[in-house]
Amino acid sequence: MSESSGTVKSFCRFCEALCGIDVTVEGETVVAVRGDRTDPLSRGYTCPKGRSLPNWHHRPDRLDRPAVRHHGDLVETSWDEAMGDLSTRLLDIVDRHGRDAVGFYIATGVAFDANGRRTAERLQRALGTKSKYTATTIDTPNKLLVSELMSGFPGLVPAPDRESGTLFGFFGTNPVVSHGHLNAFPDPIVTIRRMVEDAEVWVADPRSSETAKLADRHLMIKAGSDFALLAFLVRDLLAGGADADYLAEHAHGVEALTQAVEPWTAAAASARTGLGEDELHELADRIREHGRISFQSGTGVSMSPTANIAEWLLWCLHIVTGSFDREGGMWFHPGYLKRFDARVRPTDPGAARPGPGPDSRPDIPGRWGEIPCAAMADEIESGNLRALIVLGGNPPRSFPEAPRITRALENLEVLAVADVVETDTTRLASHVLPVAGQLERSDLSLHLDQFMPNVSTRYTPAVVSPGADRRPLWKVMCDLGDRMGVEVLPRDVDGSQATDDDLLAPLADRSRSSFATVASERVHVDAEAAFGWVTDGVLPDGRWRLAPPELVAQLATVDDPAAMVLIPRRQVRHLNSQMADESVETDADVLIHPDDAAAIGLADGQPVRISAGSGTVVATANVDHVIAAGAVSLPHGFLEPNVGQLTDSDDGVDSLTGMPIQSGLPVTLEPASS
Ligand SMILES: Nc1nc2c(c(=O)[nH]1)N[C@H]1C(S)=C(S)[C@@H](COP(=O)(O)OP(=O)(O)OC[C@H]3O[C@@H](n4cnc5c(=O)[nH]c(N)nc54)[C@H](O)[C@@H]3O)O[C@H]1N2
Ligand SMILES: Nc1nc2c(c(=O)[nH]1)N[C@H]1C(S)=C(S)[C@@H](COP(=O)(O)OP(=O)(O)OC[C@H]3O[C@@H](n4cnc5c(=O)[nH]c(N)nc54)[C@H](O)[C@@H]3O)O[C@H]1N2
Ligand code: SF4
Ligand SMILES: [Mo]
Repeated sequence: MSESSGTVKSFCRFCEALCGIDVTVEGETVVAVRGDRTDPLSRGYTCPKGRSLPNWHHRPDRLDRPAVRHHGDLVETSWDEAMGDLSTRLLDIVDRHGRDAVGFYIATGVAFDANGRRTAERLQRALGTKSKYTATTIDTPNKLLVSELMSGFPGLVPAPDRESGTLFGFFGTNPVVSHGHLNAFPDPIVTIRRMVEDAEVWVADPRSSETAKLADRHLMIKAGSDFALLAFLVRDLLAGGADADYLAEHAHGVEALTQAVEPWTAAAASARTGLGEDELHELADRIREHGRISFQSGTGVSMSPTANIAEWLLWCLHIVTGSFDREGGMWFHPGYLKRFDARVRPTDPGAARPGPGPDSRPDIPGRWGEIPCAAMADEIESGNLRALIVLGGNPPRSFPEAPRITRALENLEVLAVADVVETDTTRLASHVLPVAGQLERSDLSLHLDQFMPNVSTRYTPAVVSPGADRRPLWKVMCDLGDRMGVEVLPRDVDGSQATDDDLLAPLADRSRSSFATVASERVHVDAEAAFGWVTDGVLPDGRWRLAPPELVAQLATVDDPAAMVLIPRRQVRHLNSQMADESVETDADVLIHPDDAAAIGLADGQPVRISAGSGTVVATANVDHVIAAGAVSLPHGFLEPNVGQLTDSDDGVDSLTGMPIQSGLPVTLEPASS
């Protein structure tokens, strides 16, 4: 921690890229942030969000003091009073309605707070409530599902072999702007240019995205149809060019998979994807020539109604070409601190079953110890959920059916919100808990290591002390646990005396090196990739399950495409709901193909009304050929227009994961003036 002026090496914790930064401070004032040129991963790169950290840190709407709602108004108070009141009310709710009536939403903001997230999960488990929600179920549950059904372990994260891969593919991900979806891309433009120079890069996207513009080839695919392209590729490779030796040794279910993809001829895939049969055959030929592939997917796919089958067929394509867990293809990230390679044991994928789900929504399963976010409004409305602790999340701008979830949150007996700034959610809270922001705590990249481009971890000291009356989240979680009579910290740690580092050190000491090494080096790289541990140590009898019946059934019954759908996109200067209101991109315009605009008599720059089952929004039309006909693209995270007014938590929620449709959502358009 710095007492005077100087520069502190840290890492940015806004997004998964975790860029290394040099932070200039004068006393407790954060003056400037620059990319750290000595950083082995980000090499001096930062984006505008990272460089805005000084302003962000000193924002006028930072939360400074705890507050409790009295007679309708939030009133600032002491920590002791706020925590006393909160714990008394939570204990009373548990008494009257049972443990599950108290829920947690452990969201994106705390994924970047190692101690905060860890203690929150320990508190949730210690309280014994099943009402745990995380942002995973509005982001990527398809990836966990496919991993579990095909390998037995839900946590496999395939990572492209950037060293020796020769054919890279991006399906529904735009790392140039997002910096990656579960595969971090610090310095994305340089990284992708290098891939294009040394190898070959294909992008499938219904929009000519910033990544597509850099790629060798762009497939302007119809939204929600990636599964059809992939089914064709799997079918074509199985017919000739598959790695037969690999399949014989490492796969179950080749025959069932062959049958499942049988209908997806070039003609059928072409009709569904809008791509030419020549384009489909060309990609299949390129795959045969390269032999192995490194293809990854993102939210364009994972939020779509065909998310599960697209991800499954993407995995099948890697397995059919012998590309998984082998050089030149994809490796699986073993995690630096979590060490999946040392901990995970083979489990029969056939035994993968949903866990306890939401009582109010028997149609939505619980999995991996959590309840899908899409069920939260029902759980509150039915009285099952009466208190909610929100940690680093903003449901009114991130959940489906924004107006309904907002009303539901208002009706809770207790809504305790730990955040760093005022948000739509803190404004509804009964208890506001101002916690230390990213520059005010020391940290390890505990929950993010497995998304890094190599096997590495990062440590940062606190750059400045927690300002005003803010506390690290972990202290708040421990205090709440103490007051509710449950242990949050391991027995040998004294929470009243411990520092951030005291909690972090054992995590690093149990990992691939030691806390001393990680803390002194700041970025510790253990290896560039890790091959073989999944085949040898995770897959039961060393074999993938190629044809999980649940997924085969979803492919066989896939719905016809809608005429017009809404798709998401990320923008450079804001991050989900963060920095949205003050972003220069508050334009949040809607991209529409000229033919679609002409069909409804809409001109560029005019307001357009977008309607879906659950509501409407009005946005400004940006009529442009960058988007394929049949889709409109609108970013989320804004108050106006809030895409959450269109998404639905009842209809169209995936029956296997509870994921609401946020990409490929059927909509209708009309000029707003009409
Ligand atoms: N600047 C910035 N960075 C962010 C975020 C942010 O809000 N702003 N959010 C962070 C978070 S939480 C996440 S999860 C990641 C997400 O990271 P990504 O998944 O990379 O998200 P996007 O950048 O929106 O890229 C999705 C792409 O999919 C395309 N697409 C839409 N529908 C389809 C489809 O059906 N098929 C195909 N093939 N493509 C489709 C869209 O046009 C878009 O180009 O980004 C993270 N990084
Ligand atoms: N329609 C539609 N909906 C979507 C998406 C979409 O593309 N379209 N994207 C989905 C995706 S991928 C995601 S990940 C979710 C995101 O959903 P959420 O996680 O609910 O929303 P965020 O806007 O990321 O909220 C992050 C919060 O964390 C706070 N925060 C920042 N730093 C800290 C910190 O150090 N500690 C604490 N305690 N809080 C902090 C921020 O101020 C902010 O309020 O939204 C999903 N919803
Ligand atoms: S890409 Fe931007 S927001 Fe993400 S870690 Fe780097 S500087 Fe931070
Ligand atoms: Mo996300």
